[in-house]
Amino acid sequence: MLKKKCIGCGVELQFEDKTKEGYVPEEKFVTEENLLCQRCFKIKNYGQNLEHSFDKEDYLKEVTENVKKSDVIIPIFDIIDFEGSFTEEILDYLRDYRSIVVINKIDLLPDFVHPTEIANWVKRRLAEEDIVPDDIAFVSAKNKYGVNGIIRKIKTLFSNKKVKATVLGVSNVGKSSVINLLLGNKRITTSKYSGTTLKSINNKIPNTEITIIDTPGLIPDGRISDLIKVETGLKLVPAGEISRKTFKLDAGQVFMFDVFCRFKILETGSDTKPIFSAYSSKDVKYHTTREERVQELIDKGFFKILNGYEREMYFQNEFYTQVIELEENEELAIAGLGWINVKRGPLKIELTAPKDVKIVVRPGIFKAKK
Ligand SMILES: Nc1nc2c(ncn2[C@@H]2O[C@H](COP(=O)(O)OP(=O)(O)OP(=O)(O)O)[C@@H](O)[C@H]2O)c(=O)[nH]1
Ligand SMILES: [Mg+2]
Repeated sequence: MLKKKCIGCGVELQFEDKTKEGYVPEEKFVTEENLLCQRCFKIKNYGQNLEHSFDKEDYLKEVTENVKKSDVIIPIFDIIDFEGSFTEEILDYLRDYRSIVVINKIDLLPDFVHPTEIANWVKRRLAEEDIVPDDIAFVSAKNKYGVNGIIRKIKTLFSNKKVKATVLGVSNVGKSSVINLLLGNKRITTSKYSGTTLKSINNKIPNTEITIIDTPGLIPDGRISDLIKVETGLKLVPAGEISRKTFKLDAGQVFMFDVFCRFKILETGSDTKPIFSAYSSKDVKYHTTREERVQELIDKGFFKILNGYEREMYFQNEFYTQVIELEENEELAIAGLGWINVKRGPLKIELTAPKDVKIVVRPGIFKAKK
């Protein structure tokens, strides 16, 4: 039988089962081209989050097959959740293939941050993972900023020859949004929920020899946002410029990153109090308190993102406590939640967080303005 793919999510189309992926009515299937499956239609028109039967392994297989066929890979990272934006597989591809790394969602950074500052930081951070990309592009699919730079960079690498470029990355970093801008239309389905693209989607960028391939988002381990309900997790994704608040605390005080994790300030022997800034979505509440008040604040619903039942479920995760010492200009990133940047160090803390969450100590991503 004739095979057709949905232009929105890449899934193979069928007209036999309304409850399965890829459904379109038979008459459409037979007579029309450039079809959108029923699921994509509902996501696009009603913003629904619809179930499907694809899993982590299916996605990885699809990405790997496409990477193998490509001349260059275009991994996309979310600057606001850099540590939650890669899996070991993505790092391995980056070590093996030519690449143009795209840093997306830069509209969420404060205005004063300069792209060169971020570029140097990303280069350094990738070098720590033994990765040297051919080029890096900074974009905001939301503000339509920087996307033409991606085409220019591909052309520079391959001087107008026929090129197959595969876009990859974890779910929700904005792969499909970036590709739609490169194509100059909105044919690929995008949504605020993870798992929108199901299979690879090939398109030719107009007026070029570049075939750009979208792929399903890989699922990383260790993001706080994946430990809670999907709808609630969306509150941890910043909707506008990332929120920042600065703290100067005494040893013994406890800083709470909402209910998600917390740390106690430890003595360092320095005469001055440490100063740090916390960054996250503005729905995340920061609070400073004493250790004996922590449990009461959690139990009595002082923090609002997780309701009673969800909070109980969250605390079913195994937690652990570790001592971490940060120097001035270093920061502690918590995947899927945010980070704290040390303005005046040293900052020695006893951090309590879910055991499976990825915690990274890294150089400061940018210097905050006074
Ligand atoms: N603030 C901001 N949001 C963005 C940007 N690019 C994409 N988004 C949002 O991020 C969400 C995910 O976008 P998609 O393009 O569907 O992401 P994806 O990587 O293709 O996701 P999957 O197909 O599920 O792997 C949507 O809510 C987009 O509006 C950006 O530059 N800035
Ligand atoms: Mg997508």
